[in-house]
Amino acid sequence: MQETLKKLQEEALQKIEVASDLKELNDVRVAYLGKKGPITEVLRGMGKLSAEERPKMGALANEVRAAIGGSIEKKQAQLEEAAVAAKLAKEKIDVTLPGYTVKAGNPHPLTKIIEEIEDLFIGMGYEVAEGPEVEQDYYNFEALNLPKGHPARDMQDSFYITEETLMRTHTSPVQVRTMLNHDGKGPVKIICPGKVYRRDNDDATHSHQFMQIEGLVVDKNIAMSDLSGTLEVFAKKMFGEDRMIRLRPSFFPFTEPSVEVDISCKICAGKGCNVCKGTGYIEVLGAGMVHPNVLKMAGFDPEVYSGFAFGMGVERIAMLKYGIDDIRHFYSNDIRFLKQFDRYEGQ
Ligand code: 2NM
Repeated sequence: MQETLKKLQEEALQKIEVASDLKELNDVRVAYLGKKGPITEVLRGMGKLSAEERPKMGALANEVRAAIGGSIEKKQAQLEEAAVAAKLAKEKIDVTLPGYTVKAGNPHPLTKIIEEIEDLFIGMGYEVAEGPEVEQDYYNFEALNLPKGHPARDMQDSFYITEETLMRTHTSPVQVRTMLNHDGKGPVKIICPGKVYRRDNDDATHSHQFMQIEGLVVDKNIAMSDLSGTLEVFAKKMFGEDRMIRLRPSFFPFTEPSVEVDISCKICAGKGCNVCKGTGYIEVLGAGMVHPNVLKMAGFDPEVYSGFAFGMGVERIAMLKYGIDDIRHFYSNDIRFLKQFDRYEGQ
């Protein structure tokens, strides 16, 4: 019996030694120390032993049990440690590897132009003013010296919602609202960027919805020279220090006198080419001295106050600055177009 026990111990220790994972080790435990295992079997046979031998065998059986148990525990700790080490090695992260680039979007070219123009005028002391896109007929037309029946406010040209409300056709109503908030006192010095709407058929140069920026200065002693000086600074900062401007007489109901403002052509430097159609100049905006009727309706005394105003289409500015040939590019959301304005991928 003694020998059987010793043999069992040897056998078990060897199996423990070669066990390569926790499952195999557990199989050895069940096989040798379990209720149906050989040691239990041996102990069951102790009844046949003499009273003298029984305690000795009992002690030996317990020793063998303890030896196997102890060895299993030791091996289990080893295997667990090895398993953790293997998992760590497998899941090792190289923190020095470069990360994945998360592609962020970039500002729309029109947003870039608007912000550039805003910064330029803020630098000259202007504030940015905004207002509703759904506007009352009064602010959009009436208060701008365009009474009902005026040929320039043809119903066919605007998106009317009711008789008295429409999608604004320019950002001038924002300027009217701002002037009214000044209680007849200057100075007013604002630019108004935003979406405007006109009932047009879309083509390369027309869009039924586009962006406008208008400027307005109202104070005592504002003269035409203030307007031309301001627009000259604008032209040079926006298109290059060597640009010149040219004013041509024009007509707008809300200004008197009114002018069209041209900027000397960058391509031919005023000599004449096909971009400027041989004239040396490109038309970029409209402007003028605010009409006395407009000042009066906005609460200013035209005998005391005067002002200048100007308006431009942002798409046109962007098309000239970046050499874009079709206004629809701004609204088609073609990623190949938009990417060219990414500060990381394009200009
Ligand atoms: C233009 C051209 C000329 C203009 C006038 C006003 C206001 F509200 F002060 F009367 N805002 N904008 C104006 C003048 C706009 O756009 C081509």
